Amino acid sequence: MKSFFHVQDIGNLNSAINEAFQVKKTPFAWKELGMNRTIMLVFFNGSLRTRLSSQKAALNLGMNPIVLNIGQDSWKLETEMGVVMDGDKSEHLREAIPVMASYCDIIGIRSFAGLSDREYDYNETVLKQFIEFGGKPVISLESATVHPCQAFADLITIEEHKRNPRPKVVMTWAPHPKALPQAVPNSFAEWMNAADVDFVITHPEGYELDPRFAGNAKVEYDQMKALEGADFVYAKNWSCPGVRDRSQYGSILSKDMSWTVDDRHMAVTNNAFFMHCLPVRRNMIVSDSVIDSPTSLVIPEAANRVVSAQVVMKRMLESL
Ligand code: AN0
Ligand code: CP
Repeated sequence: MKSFFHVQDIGNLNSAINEAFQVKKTPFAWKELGMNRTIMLVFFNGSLRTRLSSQKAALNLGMNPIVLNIGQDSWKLETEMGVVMDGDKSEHLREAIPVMASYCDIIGIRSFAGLSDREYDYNETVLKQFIEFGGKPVISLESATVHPCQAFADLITIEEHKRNPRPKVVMTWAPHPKALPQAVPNSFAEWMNAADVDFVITHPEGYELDPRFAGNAKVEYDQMKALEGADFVYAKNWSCPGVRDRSQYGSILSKDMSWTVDDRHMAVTNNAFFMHCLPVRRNMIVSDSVIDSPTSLVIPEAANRVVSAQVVMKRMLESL
């Protein structure tokens, strides 16, 4: 595997899931594979799960992880081409990327959407520079439009907990005080569309996801109707993707607290499991009662981030 951004990069989903179960059962069976190999984990933004699970996955495979926090540990990096660098950014990505790449075998990169320029974000401008100038396999650790390690972990979690062969999975928008990227819902939609599930997306008008991720998923604007009979409820906030109106890209269109997932919502489901990628704002996205209930999967879901990352790194190591 040369890169990991989209569901297609992992190939056949059933074999990826089986491999994930294998990795989960015997995490240290490939200790030799990563010997004398280095992975560079580059963070332009904060992280708890991605930072720790990626390091743990690399260590399980016998690899050396190096973590770099851009702007804190390193120089501030310029990402735009053709600018006069007379501001506070001391170094350009054009040099920093090949330098970092020369020290490692695989690069993981976290670089969130700026949410101001839709074209810049949806072209994955920063990620593409890592591919072009790094010349090493690249893993998106949440880039402008995708978070594939999260979506893969979510799929593994659903496979582990499903009670029927084709569960109903509902992704619901929920309110949040700050504008958040669309990477998590984009990837979740992309992966659920490829998986053997009955997938429904619900959100207020104007929050339509980009068609290249929403695909043919069913969109139901009535949240309670969407949740009826759900086996899994996947909550997430995202800002306006600017599909209907480009000028609204990245803005908050609603803070409607009736969308906060609470007992009233869960009551119409098929005793659904609750999922969220974390970090989560309690009593904004989900009520304490739901996230603290026995059907909440948020912790096993986060634990599976090691598994998804390990499958991806393992496959990259195998094709080096
Ligand atoms: C980020 C987001 O919504 O993309 C990271 C989630 C994994 N969330 C926040 O910034 C709160
Ligand atoms: N879910 C997730 O990616 O969490 P972090 O932002 O803490 O890495």
